[in-house]
Amino acid sequence: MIKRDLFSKNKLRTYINEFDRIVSQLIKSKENINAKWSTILTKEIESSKSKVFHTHNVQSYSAKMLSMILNKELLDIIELLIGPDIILHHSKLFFKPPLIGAAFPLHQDWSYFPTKRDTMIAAVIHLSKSDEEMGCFRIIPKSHHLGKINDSDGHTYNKRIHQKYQLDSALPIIAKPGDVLFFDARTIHGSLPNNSIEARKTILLQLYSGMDEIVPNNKHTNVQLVLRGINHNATRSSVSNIKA
Ligand SMILES: O=C(O)CCC(=O)C(=O)O
Repeated sequence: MIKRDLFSKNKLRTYINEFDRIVSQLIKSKENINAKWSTILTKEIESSKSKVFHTHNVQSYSAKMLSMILNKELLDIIELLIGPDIILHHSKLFFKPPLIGAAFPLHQDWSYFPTKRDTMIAAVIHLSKSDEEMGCFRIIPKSHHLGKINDSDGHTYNKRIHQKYQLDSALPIIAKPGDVLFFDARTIHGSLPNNSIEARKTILLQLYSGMDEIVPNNKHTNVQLVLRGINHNATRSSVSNIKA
């Protein structure tokens, strides 16, 4: 599902500027910010020089990004999808540079952060235009009905996914700045390289219900930021970085 024009023009301008500022901050840090997957599945379709600049948790960079995540209209839609208790698991920024923007193979997200009640969803906030040439998101409609497919993280060939579906025939999600794409963590999705002369800018929020919880011993970062309602299963140790 895609919601068009979610933010006012002024707010959108603020968030795009803030996105660009964070990208400059990342470059200045001199850390490795290229999160390209480099899997066998996309070797044939992207340049060996391809890149995607990335960081987790944009709300840790600025209050402007936190206010974007707390936008009322955004949370109203998320509430319709997963109920009144909304937990931010993490956010991530993706900057797919012009001409060399990396591809993402078809995969499901659930295996990175499985939950007990399968309420995890993604909300992809577009802060630039995104079309086929720019390596827009591509999804296999209704594929969440296939359930949790084993070994579906996109790092290895999976017969149930890659024999049946191809990235270039998956549904392209053509978006403008301010459009937000929502999909279930079991939806098969990916993206082709950015071959255009423009950068593709997105922020992906991963959200789950406060009635749900991440299965034990999962190592993925989970900020458990309560955006609305209650985190019913939070415990002293689950919200701490220091594990007893
Ligand atoms: O940003 C993209 O093109 C794809 C990212 C993605 O599929 C993911 O992070 O799970």
